[in-house]
Amino acid sequence: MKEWYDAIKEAQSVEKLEEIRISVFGKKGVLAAEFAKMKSAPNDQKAQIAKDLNTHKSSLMNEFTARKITLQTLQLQEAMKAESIDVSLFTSKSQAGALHPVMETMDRIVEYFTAMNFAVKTGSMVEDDFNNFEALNLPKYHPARDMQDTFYFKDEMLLRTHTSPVQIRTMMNTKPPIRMIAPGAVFRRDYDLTHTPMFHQVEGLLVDDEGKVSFANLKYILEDFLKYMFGDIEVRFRPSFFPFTEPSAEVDISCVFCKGEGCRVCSHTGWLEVLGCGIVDPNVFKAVKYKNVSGYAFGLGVERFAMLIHQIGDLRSLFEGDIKLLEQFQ
Ligand code: 2U9
Repeated sequence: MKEWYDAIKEAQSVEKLEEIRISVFGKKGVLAAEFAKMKSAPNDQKAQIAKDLNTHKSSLMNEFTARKITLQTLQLQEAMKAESIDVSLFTSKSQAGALHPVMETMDRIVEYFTAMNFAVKTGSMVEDDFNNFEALNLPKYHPARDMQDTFYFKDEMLLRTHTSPVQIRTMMNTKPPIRMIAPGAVFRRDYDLTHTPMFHQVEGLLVDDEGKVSFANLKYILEDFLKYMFGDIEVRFRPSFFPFTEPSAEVDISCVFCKGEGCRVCSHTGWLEVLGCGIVDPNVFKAVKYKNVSGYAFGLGVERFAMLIHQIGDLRSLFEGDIKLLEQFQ
């Protein structure tokens, strides 16, 4: 029997061990032969022979199982070694995605106003005449409608020219006070170095009791916002006109390129126009049936902010999907 113990211990592969298993434990194996021989042994020795053979059988089986586990483990280790991947090996550069600079800028704007407790509201890009014009103190044939060239569908439906319909719809279905911003895409028939037919706006609206909202409130938040967006800059308010606000103002920051010295970007004025704002015109509140309230509103073009923050010269380059431009904003 010793030779079979040795054979099991020395088997070098799972296949060889299997051959040995058949030779030892198989129907025609050595154990079967030994048990067969036992039949011709003297009767008084049979019991002892059977006991010895069974002891060997279970010892051999233990040896076999132990060797099988060892060989299988070795085989697995070798396979894993052969299939292992060197994760430190050089590969071609991965193409990580990133936010488009316009969306990144929009997120930053939204982040400021949500921190200031403004709710974010959105609406449909397809609008009607009332919500886009009429309710904003822009009656039909009002010359101010010429300020915005509109894409029209039939039945007086149109692509919104600003996000203001979102504020109108919010006021129509919510009681004051209101503290909201409306970020989103808007559409105008315009295409040149500084205009694209689709661009993004963020507009803000705050409404509270009559006498509660002042131009000083508006001035404070917009100055704080512009410093958050552009860092250490000067801010100035110039009187202006919008049909939906009275009084109205345009807001300039000191030029981010020349620090107010005067350069080509700021047309040698030292200032860049970035916002429009004002106290909400009473006619707007009348249209949405709000009484005894006061409010301020403001509006900005997100692309213009993105261009000033990232020093991009041509607005159209933001919409060409050129990977060489986009790669710079990873
Ligand atoms: C309601 C009432 C008032 C929103 C305002 C501006 C001034 C403004 C321009 C900035 C650059 C548009 O993207 S742009 O061309 N916007 O100057 N927007 S006040 O006033 C509102 C809006 C909604 C109900």
